[in-house]
Amino acid sequence: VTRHRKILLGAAAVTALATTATAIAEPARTASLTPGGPGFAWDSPAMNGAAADSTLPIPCGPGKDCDDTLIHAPRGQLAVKISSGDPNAKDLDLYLYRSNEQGEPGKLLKSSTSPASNEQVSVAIGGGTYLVQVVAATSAGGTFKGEAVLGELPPLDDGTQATDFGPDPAPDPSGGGGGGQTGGGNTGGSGQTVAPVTNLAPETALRRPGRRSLTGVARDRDGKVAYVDVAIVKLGSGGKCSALRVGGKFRAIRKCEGPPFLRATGTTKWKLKLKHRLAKGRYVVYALATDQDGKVEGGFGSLNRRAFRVR
Ligand SMILES: [Ca+2]
Repeated sequence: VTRHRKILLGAAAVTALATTATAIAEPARTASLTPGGPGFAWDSPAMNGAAADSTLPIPCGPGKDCDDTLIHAPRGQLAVKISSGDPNAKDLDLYLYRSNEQGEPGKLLKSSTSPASNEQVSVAIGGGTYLVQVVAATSAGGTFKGEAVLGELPPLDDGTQATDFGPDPAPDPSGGGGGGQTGGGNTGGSGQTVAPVTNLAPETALRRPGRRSLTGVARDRDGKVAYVDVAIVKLGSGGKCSALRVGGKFRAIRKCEGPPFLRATGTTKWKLKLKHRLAKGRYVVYALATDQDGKVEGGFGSLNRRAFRVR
């Protein structure tokens, strides 16, 4: 009887997928990580994609391939990187979401969307299921190597155990419960240090008219913040953008979400002075800290990428 029921349930699940217009593609592989344990590495299939548009997150879809990896991990510092020496993979982008057993993208935790194909994100997670999505921004059959590692998560300086985005939701009780790894292999142990984290000033402060500086704070769980880099992108019409340059003027950039950065003054409290008041318009500001070992903050999320409008 049990066997018969399983077959019926399976058939129902297939029907449900086939009749849902926005069916989620099953992740190409799954992995379970343990803190300080071996990492998980994979080789991508060939990826095709046309030039990226300038909205975050960039959806997968026709003409833009995605490579999905589902990760089960307890509390820890989750670090994911992709690298490619393949000249056909001109620009790949990396997104890390909260997820469920079905591999659906939930809250976007971090993204790394430079104009090149080497990207990395890291985040202090509370534990659960996470989706690593690599998008072919500009790629003609290009490939990459991916790696995910879960490091130990030291407490903050004040002794608290906070993660970067608060507690994760409880695991989906109907889920299969993970277990095992498919489609990739273990790498060596992590032994890594934890990347620093930046917080931008609240949007209400950023958009204040007449403002002549951008400010924020940064911290490092296991070391010192060495410096903070900041980028300001002005969103124009027709998907065109410009970014603030060293001379104090905005100049056009090709990829809105992959801007050039300027060095801020200060460390745990930092400031980027502006030569001119910001003109009216829509902006996105990015902040990125580096620690004394040269370890760079892992990508951008709601704490260190913020949109605001100057009226
Ligand atoms: Ca990229």
